[in-house]
Amino acid sequence: MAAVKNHGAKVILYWLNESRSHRILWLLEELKVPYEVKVFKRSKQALAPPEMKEIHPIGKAPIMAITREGRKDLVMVESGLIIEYLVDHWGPQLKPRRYPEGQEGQAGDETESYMRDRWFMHASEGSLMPLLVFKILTAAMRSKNVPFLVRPITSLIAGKIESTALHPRIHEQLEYIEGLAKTAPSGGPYLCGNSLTGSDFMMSYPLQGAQQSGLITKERYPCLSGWIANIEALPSYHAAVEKTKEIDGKFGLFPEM
Ligand SMILES: N[C@@H](CCC(=O)N[C@@H](CS)C(=O)NCC(=O)O)C(=O)O
Repeated sequence: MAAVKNHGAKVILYWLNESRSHRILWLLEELKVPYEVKVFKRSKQALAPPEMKEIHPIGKAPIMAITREGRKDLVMVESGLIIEYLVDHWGPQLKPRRYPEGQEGQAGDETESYMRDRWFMHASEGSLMPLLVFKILTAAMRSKNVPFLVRPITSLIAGKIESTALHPRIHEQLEYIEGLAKTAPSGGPYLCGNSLTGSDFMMSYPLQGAQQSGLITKERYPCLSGWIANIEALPSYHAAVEKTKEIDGKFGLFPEM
């Protein structure tokens, strides 16, 4: 494998308040990678401003760029890609070992930590977040922004969608993830074992969101609640919270609807 080189490379994080940008900021703090933040603000409807599309056509946060003198910026979107890129270049210690010694390259011999990390890295945005975005929409159907007279009806519909379709599907996922947290290799305390991996960063946003919306409680999900408390106690997490307050004037992961 070619040696990783970071000479002269600078990281720019294009930041949107109360967004998935936070998990990238936390990772940058954990890896102690110097970075610059360029700040964008959500609109009243909580959307990303159109100027973000000038950075990348997708125009959603997070966006990260790698700049080097004399080179065209390398601009990327998707939290999973950004986390993998940062881990590849600056955080090899966050990659679980792929094979047990002597079994390198053999299909089926991958370590449990490695396979869990791969799953979490995909499931965060692929399975859990789509359901939680739906949950944001049902919450919005109850919000003060809905005209007073129709709110009882939209609230009733939201409640029905949640109880019959949405919450059972979310809990199906959370129960599986609780089981994984309970049986983490080497007894945890992180999702893939006794040290942090990209998965902890990737899963922080949906799991903290599920906790904030009352879906994760200590009683129902003791291991996930414990994991959230553990990551929130890390010095790098504290540093990211302080940095967020500096950028946004307050700390928040999710916009109010
Ligand atoms: N799967 C993408 C999701 C990106 C995304 O939807 N970001 C939200 C912020 S958390 C956003 O930019 N929302 C504003 C909008 O949709 O206009 C990722 O993980 O990066």
